[in-house]
Amino acid sequence: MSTVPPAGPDYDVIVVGAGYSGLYLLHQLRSRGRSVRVLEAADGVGGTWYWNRYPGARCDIESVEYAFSFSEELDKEWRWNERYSAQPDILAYLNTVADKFDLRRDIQVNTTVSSAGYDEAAHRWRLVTQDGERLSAQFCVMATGCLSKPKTPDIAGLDSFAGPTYYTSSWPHEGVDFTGQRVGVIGTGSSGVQAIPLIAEQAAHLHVFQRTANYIVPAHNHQLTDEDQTQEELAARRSNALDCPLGVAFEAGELNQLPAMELTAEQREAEFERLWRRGGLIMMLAFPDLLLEGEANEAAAAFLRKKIKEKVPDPAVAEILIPKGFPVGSKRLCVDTNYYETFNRDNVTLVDLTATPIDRVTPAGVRTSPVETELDALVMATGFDAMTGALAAIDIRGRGGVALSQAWAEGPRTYLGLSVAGFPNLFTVTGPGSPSVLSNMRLSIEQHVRWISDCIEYLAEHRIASIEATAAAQESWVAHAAEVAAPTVYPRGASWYTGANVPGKARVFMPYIGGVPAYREACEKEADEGYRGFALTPA
Ligand code: NA7
Repeated sequence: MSTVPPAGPDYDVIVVGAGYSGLYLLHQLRSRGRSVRVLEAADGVGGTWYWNRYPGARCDIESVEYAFSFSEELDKEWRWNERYSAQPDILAYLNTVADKFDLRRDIQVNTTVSSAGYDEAAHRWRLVTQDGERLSAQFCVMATGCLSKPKTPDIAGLDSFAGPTYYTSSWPHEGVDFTGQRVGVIGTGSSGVQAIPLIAEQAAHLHVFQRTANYIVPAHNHQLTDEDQTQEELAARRSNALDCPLGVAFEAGELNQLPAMELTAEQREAEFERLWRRGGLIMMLAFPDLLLEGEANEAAAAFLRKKIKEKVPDPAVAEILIPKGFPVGSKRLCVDTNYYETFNRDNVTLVDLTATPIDRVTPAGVRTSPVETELDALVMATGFDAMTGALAAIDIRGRGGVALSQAWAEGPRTYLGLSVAGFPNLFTVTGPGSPSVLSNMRLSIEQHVRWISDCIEYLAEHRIASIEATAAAQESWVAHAAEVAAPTVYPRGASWYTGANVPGKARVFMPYIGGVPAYREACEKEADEGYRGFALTPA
């Protein structure tokens, strides 16, 4: 029996997802004359920024660096309000992009793709939606996002709770009023850290159920002026970001280049303090050896512990908030506004799940051994099946009907995070094996979109019917990615970077840590040399 569903309307390219990636792909491919259909599960554009509407949802990359770089006209028309944009502003920006470039006419919303199979004879992808609609295209681009498939929390009795349960990853559009309520929040990653201070301001009492304390740096968010976002400023930042491993802008000389232990303890402290005051994820670049296991990382941990104790006077509460058992950075650093201060409030209780684990959720609330906390509402900030979850949710089948889930049973394997051996004409935007979540996503998305559209153009010009990563190129990239990750702290943490947050998921460090500049060079080399890591089949 064939695993390839029959054809329907046919396009050059089908893009799955209408977030940052899908919108830019559509604009780019269409302007190069391709017929494109974007399929989006939500009833609007925005991807991550469509779904994550919880109070405090905010980007941890600065707004001016999160803006698309492809249109000066767009730059001039749009003004960012804050250094780190809140979700409504980013969603409004993406809607503006969709309107300005007339993208909506090729975006089909309320459309969830259930399967995608490669028809080898026709060199085409055949897709079927949950509603049974069939579509096909020569190329299929998965713009499905890295943090878009919520993980199902493994907590007994969750469905039995009598009050409402809200997930940060699919927050009600009309918002939630917690006034006068006893609220429980489970989860203290980036989403919980952002939501907790705002929920605490509203709720009668907030109970925070913390399993793992994270390392947190302050955002020092502030309003932006027009001078902060002139064309010159945007251009300078975009150019600086290209040289930074994380794809974020810093000025020449702004970052210390010396290993931590070559400085005195006082100098190290001053350096940490300087970046703490600056705010944001740049703390991870305080020392070139900070993300390697050892003294530099331990010095950063000691600095961050000291900050917690300064902010939280109750030593017992501060102790619970201090991260333990994993190096700084191995779990994604959270960026906060008033998080620690929230635990100084009378209406907030921190529950240490390492001491009293959740036994089960009951109709009345959450039972941790040995007490039951009665609640009116429950908030789950429990994270995502990151990087591969959204792909695994689609039955993707390549040559010979082989399922992607089967090819990736022991963890994702890609060439450059863009392509998978055995899956011709399929591209993944910011897929595993690319810098993706370890970089400014906007920058990495743009780089992938340009690479993919250049590639599709090349194939058309050279009358190539299909392109597929060779097994050899893929194996060598996977080995290289593992080699550069090995000396770093990243594979050590039980993080979503490694799949450790999802029971049963293969444990593999998924993003590429070699840095944005080196990665871009590898992609450019591949294209410049005529896609030597790929097998090309003439039409
Ligand atoms: P994260 O960072 O994966 O955080 C999820 C949190 O939920 C984390 O504190 C987890 O604790 C906790 N969690 C998950 N399952 C449970 C159960 N069963 N019991 C108790 N606690 C649980 O997701 P976020 O949405 O906050 O952030 C994801 C990314 O989005 C973020 O890094 C930014 O890049 C944007 P654990 O650590 O597993 O002990």
